[in-house]
Amino acid sequence: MTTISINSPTAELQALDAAHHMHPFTANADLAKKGARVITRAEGNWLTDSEGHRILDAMAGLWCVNIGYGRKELAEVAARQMMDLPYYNTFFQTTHVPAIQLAEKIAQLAPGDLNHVFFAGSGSEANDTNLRMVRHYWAAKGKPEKQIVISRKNAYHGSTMAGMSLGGMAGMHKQGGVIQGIHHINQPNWWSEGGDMTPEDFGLARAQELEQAILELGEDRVAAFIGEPVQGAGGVIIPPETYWPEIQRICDKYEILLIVDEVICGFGRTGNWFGSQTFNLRPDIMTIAKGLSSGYLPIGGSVVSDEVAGVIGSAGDFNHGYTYSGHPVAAAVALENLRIIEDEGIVERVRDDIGPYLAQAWHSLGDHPLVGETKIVGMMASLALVPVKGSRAPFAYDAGTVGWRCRERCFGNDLIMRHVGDRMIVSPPLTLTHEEVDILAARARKALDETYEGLKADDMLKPAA
Ligand code: PXG
Repeated sequence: MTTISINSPTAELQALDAAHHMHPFTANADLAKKGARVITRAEGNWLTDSEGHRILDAMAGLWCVNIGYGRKELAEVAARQMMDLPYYNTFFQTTHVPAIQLAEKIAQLAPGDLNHVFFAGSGSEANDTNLRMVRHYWAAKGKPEKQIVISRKNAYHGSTMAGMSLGGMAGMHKQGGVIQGIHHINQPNWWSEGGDMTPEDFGLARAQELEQAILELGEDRVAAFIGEPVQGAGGVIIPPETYWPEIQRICDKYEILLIVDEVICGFGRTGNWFGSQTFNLRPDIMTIAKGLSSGYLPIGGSVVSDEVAGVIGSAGDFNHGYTYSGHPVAAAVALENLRIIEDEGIVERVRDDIGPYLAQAWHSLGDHPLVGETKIVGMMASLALVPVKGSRAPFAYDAGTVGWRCRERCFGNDLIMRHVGDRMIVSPPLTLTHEEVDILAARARKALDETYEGLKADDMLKPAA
């Protein structure tokens, strides 16, 4: 094995990476030519790369490092737990203290009667659990024909077979086939798809697609609806205010279970512990991961209502589980992460202080000639890039052509801000300081300026015909 360290030359690390490491969601042959950016350290809300750049991480890793990097408490808890009990399973009538404590804590934080947790290793796995659980639930209630789950186009629910099939990403569905019995309705993305409707009318119309789908498929065949409170990977799509109340009404009316995917929105991101509270939802099941451990160790789960857990629990063995369900070290770290969020008032901070401060900074970008709209809830925000200020017309190029240019300018200015199509998105650690918000906004504006100049120089400020 080659001896390397974070002090090895970047080119050597990149060459070795390209030789053996297959990256997710990446054209690896292209990346091999360019070389991956090597991240070596992180502290607070900042990354360091192998070239010595200090980069402001306005994506909190991959929407997960809610409490920021370098929290010693988590490392210490992990070390202690590894010495006490590094692993044991929870399959054969055994349990352990970290899983017991974490499940109790999640039940306490979760809204309504969501009092039961089925642990997984990730958000994808948890959504696999959810698909099996809702189908099994209805079968156990004597309605085995209730099997279909309704989701949305442009939703993201993970990358396993069930996660990907539940999600609505066309590019993923094309690779490897999809699980049957999942039906996709349109997303509540007013900016791109709202036409001449008001956002309120559009939100209502898109929610009512759920009712139409239930009526077409048959109420007796639909098991559940799944949705992210705010679509994250889909571009931080914050639905019109009319959308979620109507979805809740329809789920109640037709006895459809509501699965709220809180993988991104959970644990403070929207200014409450869960997005379900921000949008006044009554889920039957919530998917959790990411911010549950602030990404320090992989852990996810399904938070399940008294009713669903009761039925599943009384129907014999639920033949499902993962080697790492409730992994003691991951559970102990998640518990410590939740303690930090609670003790440091991080959720309240998002709601009352840093969220509003980021909102002000984010909306100030709205005067830029390239920015069509700015949207934010809590600490997740997006802006639409447009060729013509004052119009919602997209660029004359494939979606993402301009967004990619802007993302490159963000990287060039040591800011991690992502693009989804031609929307720019941020989802920073919830521990961001006021000063760091100012830096984020200044670097974003500089990146927008440079993108704009580049587009002008290349004569690309053209709307689609
Ligand atoms: N649900 C939601 C809402 C997510 O955002 C998952 C489930 C799956 O979680 P795991 O832990 O299995 O990855 C996610 C994950 C992106 C991106 O490009 C987003 C996610 C994952 C990878 C990339 O924005 N979200």
